[in-house]
Parts: sequence; structure tokens; C-alpha cells
Amino acid sequence: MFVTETAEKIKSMEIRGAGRIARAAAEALRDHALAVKAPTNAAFRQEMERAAAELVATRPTAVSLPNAVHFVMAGLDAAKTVKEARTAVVSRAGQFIESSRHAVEKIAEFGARHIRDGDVILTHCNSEAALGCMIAAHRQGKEIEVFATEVRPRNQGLITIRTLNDAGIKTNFIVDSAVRSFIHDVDLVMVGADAVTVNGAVVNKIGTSQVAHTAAEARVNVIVAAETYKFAPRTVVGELIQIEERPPGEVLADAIAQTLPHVRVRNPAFDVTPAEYIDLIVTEQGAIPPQMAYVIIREYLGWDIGEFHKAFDLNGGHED
Ligand code: RI2
Repeated sequence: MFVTETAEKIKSMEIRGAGRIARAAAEALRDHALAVKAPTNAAFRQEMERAAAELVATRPTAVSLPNAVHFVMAGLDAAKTVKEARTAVVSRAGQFIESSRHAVEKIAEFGARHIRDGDVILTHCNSEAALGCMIAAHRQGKEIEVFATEVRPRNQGLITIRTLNDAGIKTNFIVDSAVRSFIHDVDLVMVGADAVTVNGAVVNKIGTSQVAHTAAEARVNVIVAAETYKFAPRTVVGELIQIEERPPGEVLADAIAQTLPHVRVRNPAFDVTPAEYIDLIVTEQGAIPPQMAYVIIREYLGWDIGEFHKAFDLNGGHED
């Protein structure tokens, strides 16, 4: 698919979910590398960088997107010719897509171990990583039941209940504000992540922090399912995750909003759940307490000091 088409679909959320966005961006870079006609390696790189920037600018919160783009684009560093550069992008994009799919499968396997026979699980939003754990547990013959929230304003809960229904899992569909009313019927909260910071905070769909807070009050464990490429390297040097605020029309129809001049609609798409409300983060490398997030960033994302230099422009913007 063309870069601009993919970028539009990510922006409009036709392509959504942190993992899917990352794979779609890798695919778009791969297709672009195959299509682009550039006379020199430098021109090729410039065009790929433009495409990468277009993709990264679509949605600011899910760090899987820049991490995927960074991984694919790193292939350009050693390339000396257009042919080498093209081959590197195609191969690294393929590598990312495959390892992402593999990661989701591994997380399902590891996450299912934390689900017991008879557990009632509450989930919020639509996470392929979190749902994978529930479906794996169900396939292992564990009898589970799920509470799924509606997820205003984009109603991702509808996708979740369809997936659970298709898997034959007994599911209760509730409005977001009913979480506290049902939390005592729940054994476990399981959600996905758009980003995990170095101090183990999880950025996920708006409302996740309320769910986690409610779970903590009720002493219900919270498990987050997140591939290692959802960990945010730049938080190591203090960078904050930007919380996307989406158009007000998603919350209140513009025609109604126009009749209410004193009302401002706010529509943040994500919130931050502090590490203290999270019991475990299940990654494809294994399950970790949130406080160990730094180890994932250091060991598995392959970010070295040079990357932090680049990220923070510590050379004053000069290439060396
Ligand atoms: P997977 C989604 O964001 C949700 O916040 C979900 O929990 C998270 O990405 C992770 O999803 P959005 O695109 O990668 O719906 O586990 O805003 O599918």
C-alpha cells in the first residue's frame, strides 16, 4: 500500500491497534522502497526519510509506530547503493512484521499461564495481545468469562466482543462507567498497551487508568500484554509520551456542539497508568514486573548510547 494511503488509514483509525499500526507502517515502507525511483543512494534515503516522517506523524502516542519505523530505517545505515538500500528496507520490514506476529503469539502463550480455570477477566479497548492470552487460555480448556467495556468514543469494545464471541468465550458487554459495579465479580484485569515507559507506567486507551485504579482498590490483579517494541526508549532520557487528543466530533456531533458555545469537548485518546497499579507486563521475552521496563529497553530494543545521542540531537544537529 502507498505511504500516504497507509498514513491516512492510520490517522482515521481504519488501521488501528498499536501492533497493527506498526506492521502497517513497516509494510508501507517496504512497498515504498520497492516503488521509489531514485538516481542516487542519498536521494533514495531522503525519499525514505520523508515517507518515514509521514508515517510517524500520523498518531503520536503508540510508540510501536516510531520503533517499527526506526527498526526498518536502520537498514539504510550500511547501504552504499540504491540496490543495497532497497534490499535492506525490504528485508528489515519483513523481519519486523514476522517478529511482531511471533511476539503476539508468544505473549498469548505466556499470558495464558496467568489465567486460571474459572477466571473472570475484565478487558478494556481492543488489544490483539491481551485477547490472544484469553483465547489461548480458552483453547487450553480453561473455562473463562470476560467483561468487555464499550470504549467510548470509538467503540473498540465492539471489535473485542465480536472476537471473543467468535472464539466461543462467554462475554459480558458493559459501558465504561460500569467497571466499578462489576469489579468484585472479576478475578483479573487484562489490557494491552500503546507505550510502556522506563519507569513501568503504561500508556493505553483512555479509561485504562480508571480501570486499574478500581482494580487496585478491589485487590484485583492487572496484567498488561505488550510486545517489547511498545517500550519507549526515549523515556530513559526523560522524554514524555505525547497523549493524542482526537477531534471533538468523535465525542459530540459537531451540529450539537455548535449550539453549545460555552462547552468545549475534550477527547484524549489515551491515559497513563502508573506502575504501582500494574502487577505484571507480559512480553514475548517473558513476564516482568513493570519496574523492570528498563531491562527490556536496554536488552531487547537494541538502543545503544548512539541512538540516544541521535534522539536528543546531542551533537548539536551535526552529523559526524
Ligand atoms: P494491540 C489501541 O489503541 C488500544 O489502546 C489497545 O489497548 C492498544 O492499541 C494495543 O493494541 P487504538 O489504536 O497492539 O485503538 O495489543 O487507539 O492490538
